Amino acid sequence: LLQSFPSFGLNLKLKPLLLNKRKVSMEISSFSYKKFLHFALEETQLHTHLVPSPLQEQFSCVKSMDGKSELQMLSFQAPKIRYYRSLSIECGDAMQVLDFAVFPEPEVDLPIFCANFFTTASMNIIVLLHATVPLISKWIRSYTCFFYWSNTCFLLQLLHVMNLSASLLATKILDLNPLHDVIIHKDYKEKYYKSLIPLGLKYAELLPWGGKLTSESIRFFSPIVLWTKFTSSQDNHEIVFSAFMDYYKAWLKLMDQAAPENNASQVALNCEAQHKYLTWRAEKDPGHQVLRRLVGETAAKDIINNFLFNGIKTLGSKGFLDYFPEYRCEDGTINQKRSVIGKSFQSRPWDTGGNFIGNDPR
Ligand code: BLA
Repeated sequence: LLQSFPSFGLNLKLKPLLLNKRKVSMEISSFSYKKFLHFALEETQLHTHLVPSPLQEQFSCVKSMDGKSELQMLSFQAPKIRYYRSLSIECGDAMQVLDFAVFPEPEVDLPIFCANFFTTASMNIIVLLHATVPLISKWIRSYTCFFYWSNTCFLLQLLHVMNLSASLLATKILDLNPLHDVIIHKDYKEKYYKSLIPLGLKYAELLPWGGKLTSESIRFFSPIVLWTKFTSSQDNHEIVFSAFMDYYKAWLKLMDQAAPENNASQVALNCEAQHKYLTWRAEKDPGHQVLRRLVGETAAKDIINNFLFNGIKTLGSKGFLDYFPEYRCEDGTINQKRSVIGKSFQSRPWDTGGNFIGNDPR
């Protein structure tokens, strides 16, 4: 668009726009989740000895069907860590995704470390820009009078302002997902979360609750879960990074302290709990639609079942409907809705003491 401007001596008006544009694109391009993954790898290596998982060769890098995005996958294992894996997706300025999880060995009942970050350019704005820019450039080519010129500048500024305020929508989940339900198993809550409540409170204030979510998801979250949804900025990106570092350090500390279990029935319970979690996410994770769009149905299924939620075929044999019978349709198939109850929890359902104060969705 800017190249199509002849020199009208109006550079003064354009300059701030250009400078601001550059600032915007710098802000956007710095929204990379790579530093999160570097931090996690380096920090883990201070605590344990990671070795590449056997899946690393099969799942490493995939290009999206349109060639615009790259999906990077990393996977490791270590003592006490059954499976450490990350999926990051970079699609230029349009979308950034990080799905990072660390699953413990079933011999330890450690929580599952979970960071799911999704940042995207708002569709509305993309549509608006695509529709408006050709129109504006046509005006500029056809009319050189000042009236249209200032109108154009006004429109560009307007778009620019809208772009700044609405272009990056981010949803973030950061948690030490409990292996066992903390609403029922108070002892499990005490064991892992009591000492972490101040950490949770600190970041819950900085990253306000993101509003209603799939009601069924709440049982997989802990009292220190961070669920936030915002128009991204450099500032809150830094807060999320700081929360990520603190939460991951806290998880590693718990891992250091965890003693492997000898009791076979407790190990079996841990195994089933992890399998239930994997089964839930492999069926209902909100990212699946995006993955299907990027790499197609078959490749998405492969990534979900064999990479992201690896263990679903080995840790147990129950199916989704065995764990979540409320999703059964009359014809015996799984209800495709993410939630059968609907969304709820407009505000944070834990009080400052870490007590659950929402309606129990069961
Ligand atoms: C949104 N992701 C969400 C939401 C949650 C989660 C709770 C809010 C929407 C909702 O469910 O109500 C994440 N849900 C979880 C997690 C658990 C759970 C971690 O139950 C664990 C038990 N997210 C990804 C990846 C992509 C992604 C890889 O991890 C994309 C490739 C996208 N997450 C994504 C999108 C949304 C989202 C697009 C918003 C979509 C929506 O609200 O429907």
